[in-house]
Amino acid sequence: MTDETKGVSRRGLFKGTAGVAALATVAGTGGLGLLASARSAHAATGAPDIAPGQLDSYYGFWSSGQSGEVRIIGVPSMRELMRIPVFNRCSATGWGSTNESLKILTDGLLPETKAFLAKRGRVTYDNGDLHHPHMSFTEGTYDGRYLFANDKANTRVARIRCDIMKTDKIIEIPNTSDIHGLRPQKYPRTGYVFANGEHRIPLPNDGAILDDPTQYHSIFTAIDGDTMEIAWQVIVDGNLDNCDADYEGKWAFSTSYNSEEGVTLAEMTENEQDWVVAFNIAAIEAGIKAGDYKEYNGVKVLDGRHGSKYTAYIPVSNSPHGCNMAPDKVHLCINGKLSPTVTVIDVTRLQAVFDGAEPRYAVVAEPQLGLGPLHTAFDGKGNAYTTLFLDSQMVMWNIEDAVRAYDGADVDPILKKIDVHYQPGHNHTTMGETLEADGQFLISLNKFSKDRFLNVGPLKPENDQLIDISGGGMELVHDGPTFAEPHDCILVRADKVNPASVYDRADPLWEEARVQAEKDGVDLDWGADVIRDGNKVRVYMHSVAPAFSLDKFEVNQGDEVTIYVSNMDEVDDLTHGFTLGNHGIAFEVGPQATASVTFTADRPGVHWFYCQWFCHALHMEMRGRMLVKPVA
Ligand code: K7E
Ligand code: CUA
Repeated sequence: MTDETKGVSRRGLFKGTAGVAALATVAGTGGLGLLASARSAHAATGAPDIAPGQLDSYYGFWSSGQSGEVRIIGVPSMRELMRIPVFNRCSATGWGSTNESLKILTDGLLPETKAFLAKRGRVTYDNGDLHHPHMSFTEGTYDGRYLFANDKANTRVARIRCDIMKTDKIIEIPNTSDIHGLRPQKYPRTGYVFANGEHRIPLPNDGAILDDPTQYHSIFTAIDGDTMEIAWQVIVDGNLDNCDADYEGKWAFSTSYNSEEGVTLAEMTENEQDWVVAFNIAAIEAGIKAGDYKEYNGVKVLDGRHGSKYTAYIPVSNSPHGCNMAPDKVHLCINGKLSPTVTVIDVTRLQAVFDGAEPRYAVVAEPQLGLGPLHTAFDGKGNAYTTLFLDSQMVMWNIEDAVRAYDGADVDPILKKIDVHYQPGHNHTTMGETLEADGQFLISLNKFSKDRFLNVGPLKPENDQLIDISGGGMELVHDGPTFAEPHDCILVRADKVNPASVYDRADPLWEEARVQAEKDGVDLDWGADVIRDGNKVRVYMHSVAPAFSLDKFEVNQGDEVTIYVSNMDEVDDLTHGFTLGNHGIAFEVGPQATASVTFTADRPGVHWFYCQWFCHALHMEMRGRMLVKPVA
């Protein structure tokens, strides 16, 4: 394949030898054309200019914080491609109102949560605070199966199926409060999903202990990523913040602030030092086998506080935040936040610490980088990129140089600093949390946009900035406004992700509809049936553009009505919708999917249902009537 066949300009491709060499490393991945032309345009206009119709080289999976969803952003174009509802409600897709989504949103809640919500007339939470989306791994790199994400607000963990880009499991984590840090096990596979309970609470939190913080606990949870059941939990000292896992399947790590175990800001920041907790996976698994745990809410909970064989506490400066394992398999970077340093831990020294060495033996570097280091990303070439929240900068530094400087060599590990706009939190590099880190692009997720965009009122967007790192430096190439509030993202090479274009009719998502149709003797695929079962009415229809198989159905006032819609179009991108007027009901029905909703028909009269997803020249005509007969 020549560059001409991809429509790439020669000027762009041969812009610099470093660029060409870097491009060559991704040429086999299908990324060549886009990267080259993005850069050629960038040289001309100052921004990556992806031609219409041209595909991106990376899927970016973005968190959305308090919006509660995951967003898919194409990189380097920074085009928003899709939103995946997770902990939020979605007016377009019906997430939170269809039976299929409600099952996912309610099945994993704890019994006491269900009871608490029921008293408020609700079946699930309406909000979430999603910080950390991360993909499942096999042997140290992304495998395209799942994304996992935390909900800090309501202590949940969700899984998204990457074949259809929909959430398929949400579980509430017992015994702990407010899941923050979340990372999948990298090796040999995911495996475990590690999740940090951030805020300390009594165990059990039933009111017997109230204003006695000495009896509060923080808990580290390992979830089985295949079953989404909790494998085990570990009680730790201090607060847990962010976490990561190594590339050998031996360790997980969490940053821990508030070693003081205080409950006020002054108390929480009193100590000069906090710590990183290292979790010894093999020791924990052996402890579970040996029965060295207590059960709370049906979960096996080990005691990993100071002195336990399951954990090591490595002192670092006060209030560390980001926890990032380098793809060199050796160096774990702990971001200082209140300290201007990043503490580098050599994970090959951890066994010695568990065997009795002084915990700081594991620290091999502590470069002073600037004010407010929050998170670090890697290019796979030995360099690290750290966000400086207070300085509003990105700093590029060399890990080996930092190690040498810590040993006394006269070397400055800092290679470059650039301004970002403004106050960055997370950053992320292309494939940077995998063994395939490719050093092409770096994202800076900035908490403030201030003057970078047209003023939209007091509430302003965040600013996600794209930085080209392929040439061995850092070149800011794009500003991208985003709504509240991306904390974190991952950048996944496009060939790692292979979603379907139409659903499989056998998809488990609508298993309950399948079972019910069978019981009713109805063809879920091609039916046009109204089944009465006492005061329950089940309406089965299918859609083929531009019509529903039923143009009317009649029910009695007070009936509990379930409507099943199967989209039998088999065409790429032919999504229908089902909106029932004046009933607060609207949902997406993807090609070859079934979706359903249940409600009480208590408004007598004529109510139109229509397809709200523009699907055909006769889309406006794709509608029908629900007739609700008054009960005298
Ligand atoms: Cu730094 Cu929640 Cu990952 Cu935000 S956390 S920035
Ligand atoms: Cu079907 Cu619009």
